Amino acid sequence: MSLVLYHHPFSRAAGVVWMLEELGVPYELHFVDIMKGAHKAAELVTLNPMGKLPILVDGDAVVTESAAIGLYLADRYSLGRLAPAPDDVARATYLRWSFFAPSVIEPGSMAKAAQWEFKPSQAGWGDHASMLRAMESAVTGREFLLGDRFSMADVIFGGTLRYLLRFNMLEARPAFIAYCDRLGARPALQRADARNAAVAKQHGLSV
Ligand SMILES: N[C@@H](CCC(=O)N[C@@H](CS)C(=O)NCC(=O)O)C(=O)O
Repeated sequence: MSLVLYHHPFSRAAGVVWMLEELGVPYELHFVDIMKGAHKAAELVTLNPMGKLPILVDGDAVVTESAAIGLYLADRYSLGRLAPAPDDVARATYLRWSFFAPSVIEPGSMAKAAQWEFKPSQAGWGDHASMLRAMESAVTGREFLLGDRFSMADVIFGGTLRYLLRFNMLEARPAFIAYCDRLGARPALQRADARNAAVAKQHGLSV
């Protein structure tokens, strides 16, 4: 099997399981015990010098950074379905919200939770109210980010949203809840949740 995901169910690798389930390709999970520091082992630091999960290995290709993994997988295994083709105008919206998640939502939410002091005009994630407004505009009046067409951008953006709402790190606006409910109805997400829970159980981890 060529796709191997270095995984722990309580890490961002759980979201990559959703990506893989959406693709419908065979993959293997390689459990990394982050609680015991196994992600800092030499073999893994060679793959990801950050010493972090997730890491995806696809033959000779190594991909880290959750959003990059999603974009890589969709281009390579689902071009035209989960990734709009390069000459498709939907690619603009697709890339926009895929990058918005790690470059604005993640640091913006962390900045808010940890009460960082910064100048919104100098920080790439800007001010919190604008971030929330932009996110609302992305998911209001349409089923998914690209309209009625689900894409890997929904896994990247929606996965981040689900995670932050779960840990009360983001205001639970009705548009966010409704969007997450639509995502939660997807069989691939349900399979991913079940697979992550099964790995947690196998390793005696309680949620
Ligand atoms: N920017 C990275 C973040 C990766 C990350 O922070 N992973 C966490 C788990 S969710 C981790 O490995 N933490 C362990 C550590 O840093 O020691 C991504 O999006 O994949």
